[in-house]
Amino acid sequence: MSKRKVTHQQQQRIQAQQTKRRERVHALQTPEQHGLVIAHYGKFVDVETSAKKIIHCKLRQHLPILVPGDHIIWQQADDGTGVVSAIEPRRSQLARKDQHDQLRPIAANVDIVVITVAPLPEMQELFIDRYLVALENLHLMPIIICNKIDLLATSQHHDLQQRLNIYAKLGYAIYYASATTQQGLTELASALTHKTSVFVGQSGVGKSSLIEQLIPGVNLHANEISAQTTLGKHTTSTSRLYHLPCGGQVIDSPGTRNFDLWSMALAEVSHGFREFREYAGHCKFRDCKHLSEPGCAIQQALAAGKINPLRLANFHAIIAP
Ligand SMILES: Nc1nc2c(ncn2[C@@H]2O[C@H](COP(=O)(O)OP(=O)(O)O)[C@@H](O)[C@H]2O)c(=O)[nH]1
Ligand SMILES: [Mg+2]
Ligand SMILES: [Zn+2]
Repeated sequence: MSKRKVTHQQQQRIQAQQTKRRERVHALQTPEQHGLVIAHYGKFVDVETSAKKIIHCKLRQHLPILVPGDHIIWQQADDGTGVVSAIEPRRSQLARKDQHDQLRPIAANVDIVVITVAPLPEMQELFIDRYLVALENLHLMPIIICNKIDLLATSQHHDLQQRLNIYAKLGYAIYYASATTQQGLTELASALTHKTSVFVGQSGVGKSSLIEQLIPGVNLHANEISAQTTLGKHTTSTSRLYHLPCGGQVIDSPGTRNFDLWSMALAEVSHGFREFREYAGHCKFRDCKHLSEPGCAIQQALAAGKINPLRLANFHAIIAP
């Protein structure tokens, strides 16, 4: 009995090896072509060919995780699919920490990261700050978009604007928009033209809805029906790249409850708070955590009103073990 089972497993293994070899041989006989990764599904990727066709591709074993925005080399297989054989170097990437504490790429060759917030689900500055720390260290340009402004009465709009002004004062671009009423979308579209941007933010803030408004005729939510949650809500389950009509690409990403930073040195977290940079070198202690250490330049800047207390509190929340 057990002997037969082993034999069966061996047969399967041999068959799998042969399939792999055939693929390899065949792949070598077809020309290598350039392609752009549109989406990644487990062991497959959707690749856009230079002829603007989408082709479902398997991956050669040695490849790293491929993500939307990756430029790759692929070859045609005989069953209408393709095989990705190589990845071209990334000029930038957005990454986050996965469950195994590893850095996991989300999107490649990105220019702009659109941090999407909304009055509902409620905006949290700590969420924004985590992203900003990551983006400052990855040298990616953040913009912040506050969606669903149609939900706000004038006074609430004012309150939210006050909260986001912290970021405007630091030089970050802030957009106010509504995917429902289309307010603010022209400004957003022009900021994204000819760039590759990735929309990030909590689930439900309206990332997919905004992208749908930027690209007439595309229905992101239709792609998501198979991924409906038990609550019957649509959720984006995998990142996907779309072309903007006026040039440029946007990548929709699944919502994350939180954005987990990879483990970072204190200096890197500090660097992520751009207004700290001019003071950070001036603390008495090199490893100053800017809590209550004597001679702390950041605490002095706080007392002088040059650093916002909420930003410093969020810095402490981020470095807390
Ligand atoms: N009132 C209002 N609702 C919106 C707006 N944008 C999106 N929504 C709604 O918010 C929910 C979540 O939108 P979705 O685009 O799926 O969010 P995502 O998870 O960030 O992609 C949906 O029910 C949308 O109809 C907006 O500007 N105003
Ligand atoms: Mg979505
Ligand atoms: Zn200090």
